[in-house]
Amino acid sequence: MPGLTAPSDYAEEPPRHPDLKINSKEPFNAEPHRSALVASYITPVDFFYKRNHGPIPKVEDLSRYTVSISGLVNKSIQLSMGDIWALPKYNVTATLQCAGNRRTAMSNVRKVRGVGWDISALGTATWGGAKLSDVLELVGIPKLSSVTSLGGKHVEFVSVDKCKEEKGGPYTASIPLKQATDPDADVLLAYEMNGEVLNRDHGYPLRVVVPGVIGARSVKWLDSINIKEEECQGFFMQKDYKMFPPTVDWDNINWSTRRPQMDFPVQSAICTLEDVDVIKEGKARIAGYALSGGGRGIERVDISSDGGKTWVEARRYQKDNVAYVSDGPQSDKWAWVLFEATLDIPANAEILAKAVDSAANVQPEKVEDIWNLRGILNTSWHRIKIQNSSSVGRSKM
Ligand SMILES: Nc1nc2c(c(=O)[nH]1)N[C@H]1C(S)=C(S)[C@@H](COP(=O)(O)O)O[C@H]1N2
Ligand SMILES: [Mo]
Repeated sequence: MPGLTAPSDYAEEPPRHPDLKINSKEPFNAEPHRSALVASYITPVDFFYKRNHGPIPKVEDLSRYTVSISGLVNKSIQLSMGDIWALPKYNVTATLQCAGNRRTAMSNVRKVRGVGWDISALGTATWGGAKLSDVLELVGIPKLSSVTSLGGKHVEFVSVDKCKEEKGGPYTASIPLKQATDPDADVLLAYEMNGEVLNRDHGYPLRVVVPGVIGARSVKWLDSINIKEEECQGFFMQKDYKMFPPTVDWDNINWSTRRPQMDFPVQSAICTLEDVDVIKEGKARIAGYALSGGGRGIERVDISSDGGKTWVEARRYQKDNVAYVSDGPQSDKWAWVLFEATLDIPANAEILAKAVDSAANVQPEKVEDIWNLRGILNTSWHRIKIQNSSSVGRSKM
């Protein structure tokens, strides 16, 4: 019996924290309450969003588990967990963000297809594992290669889960060989999350973590790695997770005209308030997260409490006692930045947040301008409408 198998139904799902907000039960898709995100810089595993496309795979006997590496290599190999553990171990603190984060707000403009997510389809963990660049050296691919001697240019990851989008086949994705063999890109085959053995929901026994890139490329329950000339042709690379202009809809879509989304753009959201909230006039602490893709840091987070007429800069932080400097040597380049500001909240305010990354990219003002049929990458300014407690009845307080 192989080391890693996928059930065909949902009878053997792992236990989950009861406080998660469930967006779809089967497959299990859930996110924490937004306030849980800013309670700590590192997201506890229980409160880390869970994004699945089928029943959760399981391992009966870890000693039989292997991951194969084949395709355009001179000699295919099979690695056991022992072989992976024997490679140098790296701990990389990185935020995973689903491309569908904040999709619900995009659907409010015009209906989009996909699991509805509020603002918590992301989390930050310290991932422990081997670097993919070290693993690929075992099949004779040197560091910083763009093409192998046999013409391989892409590294495909294949899982074992049964996804209906793949007609019962497994989840797949690929990244360019150049990124996979670059030690500074920090692509991991991870077996630990926050110092604990990876759990079933997050990819036990081994998953890919591609920092700075939409979560969809970080394949869980890794079964095999293929070196290919072309990028992966699977559903989730070719017929999903692509960004279309607002004029494209389901009746005129041509998937092959766009590239699979990789890096995510600059993003931020306020986590201490609901989108429509009732708070007293006066001072209030506003806190949230900001992040950008491709390893770019967060240069600034601007907050407004008057619908964008005036702005103040929020304090940014990652670790205690270390001043956050975007792209600084002490900063975690693949992780979010938390922010906070204390503001005067006038009556009937609209509170806004927008972040600027280290390449001076700014979030778009309106969700209408970036609407797309799959509802991905809603990075528009996060808006919170305040109804002051004095202007609503006591019963609503
Ligand atoms: N095998 C497999 N890998 C997968 C998925 C999946 O359904 N199956 N979902 C992807 C998506 S869309 C995201 S956003 C992340 C979510 O990772 P998490 O559940 O650990 O938060 O895993 C990715 N890797
Ligand atoms: Mo995702």
